[in-house]
Amino acid sequence: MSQFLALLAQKASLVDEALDAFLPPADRHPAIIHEALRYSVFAGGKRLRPALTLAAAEVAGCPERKVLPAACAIELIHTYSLIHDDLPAMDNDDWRRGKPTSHRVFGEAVAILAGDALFALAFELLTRGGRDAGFEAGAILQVTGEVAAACGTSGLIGGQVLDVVGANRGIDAAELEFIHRAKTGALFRAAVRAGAILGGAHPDTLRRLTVFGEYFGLAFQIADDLLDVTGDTATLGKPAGSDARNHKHTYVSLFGEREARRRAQEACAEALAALAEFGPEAHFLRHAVEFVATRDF
Ligand code: GRG
Repeated sequence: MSQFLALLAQKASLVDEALDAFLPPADRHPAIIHEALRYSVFAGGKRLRPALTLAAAEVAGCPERKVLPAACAIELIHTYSLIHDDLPAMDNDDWRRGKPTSHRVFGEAVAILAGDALFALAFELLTRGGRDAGFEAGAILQVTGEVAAACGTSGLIGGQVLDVVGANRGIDAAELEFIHRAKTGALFRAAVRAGAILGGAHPDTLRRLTVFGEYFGLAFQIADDLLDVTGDTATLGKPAGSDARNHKHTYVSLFGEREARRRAQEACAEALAALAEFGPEAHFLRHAVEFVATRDF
């Protein structure tokens, strides 16, 4: 675990440096929006999704630095989704990444616009950033389309809408799995595939990494459900117990803690199995699975 955290910190520092270069300076006019973007982006996320983009590119034999614009785009989309998820109209949370949420600091209108601005910048990075990094137009087009689809109604938005409207009605296991795969899994899958596609992965490598990304994303969200019940607010950086307060359906509320843990482990085992054919180039990804199975933040 500590070895993984050290490797993650290396990748996170590359990502942070690139994000700092890509984001407009905080004092650029109109400063309020640029302050809000930087406030949420640098509030202290784990940078797991962009790290997976870098790691997938390395598995494909591509230097990790080359895919930094795509990795940063994924992190901006993730940050956008957190800002909007915390809004009063959604989960109405006051804390995120250990700091007051964007709408608490800047007001609801600026928080909404900050999310929108991160989304726009993400697509600028995928397209113009991909071109500047020297990628072929075909690969850029494929990745941009896939990331857009991962955000849409079969991805984050689809999962989120069911999560929000489903809170006050019963759902079954299949629908809950759909929500988790869409709300959280889709961006992990896209993060891994973006690195692999831009990195020029062989079709077999891409297929295996895709399966890895899907199970990893599912395991990550089940672990998130468990942490909402077993974690503590200070370590999580967001309020524990928020799911129960918002009447959210989770693996814990539907199956109980023990079965949720078993299902998370099952998804982790599938993610590891997808990496079986790879050698040391997939070490980071293997350690990432171990992290998800044992994480407390
Ligand atoms: C179109 C991008 C987009 C979003 C609109 C609001 C929304 C739809 C979706 C929200 C989806 C959501 C909040 C999913 C939860 C994902 C999750 C487990 C977040 C926590 O991830 P960590 O632990 O967070 O990686 P850090 O802070 O470490 O980055």
